[in-house]
Order: sequence, then structure tokens, then C-alpha cells
Amino acid sequence: MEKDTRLILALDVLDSAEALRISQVVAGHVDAIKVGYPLILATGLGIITELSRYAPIIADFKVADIPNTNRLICEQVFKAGADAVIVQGFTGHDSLRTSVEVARSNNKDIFVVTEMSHPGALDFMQAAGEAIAKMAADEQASGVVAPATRPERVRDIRNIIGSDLTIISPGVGTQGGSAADAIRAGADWVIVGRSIYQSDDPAAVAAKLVSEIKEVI
Ligand code: BMP
Repeated sequence: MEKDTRLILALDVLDSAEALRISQVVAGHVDAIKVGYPLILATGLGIITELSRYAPIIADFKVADIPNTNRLICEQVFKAGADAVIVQGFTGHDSLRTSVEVARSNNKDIFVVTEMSHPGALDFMQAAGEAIAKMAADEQASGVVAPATRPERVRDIRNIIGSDLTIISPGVGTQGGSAADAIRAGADWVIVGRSIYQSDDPAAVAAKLVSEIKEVI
């Protein structure tokens, strides 16, 4: 994934024609497109292949299973053309290790969720977030997912993982986080969905976010 615009589009629309239209107009402003259950359940796994002509695809399945099932899932998703898969970290080191092995043998990436961006993440996830970040570094994942809604946590997680792993950070815009704050705190990319794809002019919103990011790097 090229570190150029530092913006990732979260494409949680449910219609393939809309997904393709938005991807086409936003492609020049993003380094990757993140797709997950909403779009893939609505349209099929083949949407990954279709969208991969616009940008690298991050498949956000938040995979959270035993090692063998994680392996089977990651193999299918990479086979469909994804460049990266997002997995949960709370399932522990063996599940993560297996996912990283599959990614490495396909020359692809794994991103590990640490602490999520929504308020409920404080109930259980925050307590485990730092240990998960350390595990992601130990297991040599490509990077982690950390909350733009809490830039101070992005900073904590950056301090734990050092500079070898990347941070992709959702929660900008609709969830209240700021792209500039997340990047300043140590995120490599911000992930933005609704603020872009629900807008009347997705390309303009994406371009504005990229210029906000460029001001702080
Ligand atoms: P939006 O910008 O519309 O809030 O979308 C954020 C995207 O990032 C969604 O796809 C959501 O599932 C994902 N996400 C998140 O918001 N917080 C996390 O902690 C992890 C995520 O994957």
C-alpha cells in the first residue's frame, strides 16, 4: 500500500453500482479501499475483485476464530484479490500467527484491531488494547487498527509498536475524530466512510481530508 494520500475509504454501501461509482471518483484521493461485511454480504465476494482495479483492497472481516478457521478465511479473502485482511487481536497469538503466515505466503498484509473507536470499546477492549498492540508487533503483523476518536490512544499504541508497524485509524468525521489529530498522534492512514460516501461530492470531501492531512505531515 503506497503511503501517498494517507486516506483509506471505508466503503460500507450496499449496492455494487454505487460502490463502483464512488470508488471510481474517489480513487485518486485514497491509498486503499476498505470493504467489509455490509458490502460483501450484499453483493458477494467478487466485489473485491471488481474494486481492486481502483485501489488496493483491505478486507475488514475482523476475523476472530481459532487458528485453522482464521487460516481458511484469510486464504479465501486473499484468493478473491484482497491486499490485506483485518483480524481481531483478542483471540490471541496463535490465531494471529496463523493469519500472518497466510498473509506472508501470499505477500499480503494483516492489520490487527487493538481498541475500537466506538464508546463501547471502553467496556472491555481498552483494557486489552495495549497488550494486543504488543502481540501484533511480536507476531510481525503489518499494522494495527487504532481509534481516531481517541488520539491519545493512537499515541500510546504507536509507542508500543514502534516504527515497524503501521497504524490505520477509523473514527474520523461521523464518529467525531479528526484526521489531522490522528495523523499527528502517529497514525499512518485514516479510514473514513460515511463522511465521504454519504456526501453529494465524495471526491471533494476526500480531497479536503487529504489536504488537512498534508498540512500536518
Ligand atoms: P465511518 O467513517 O462511516 O464511521 O466508518 C468507519 C469504518 O471503520 C467502518 O467500516 C467501521 O466498521 C470501521 N471501524 C471503526 O469504525 N472503528 C473501529 O474501531 C474499527 C473499524 O474497523
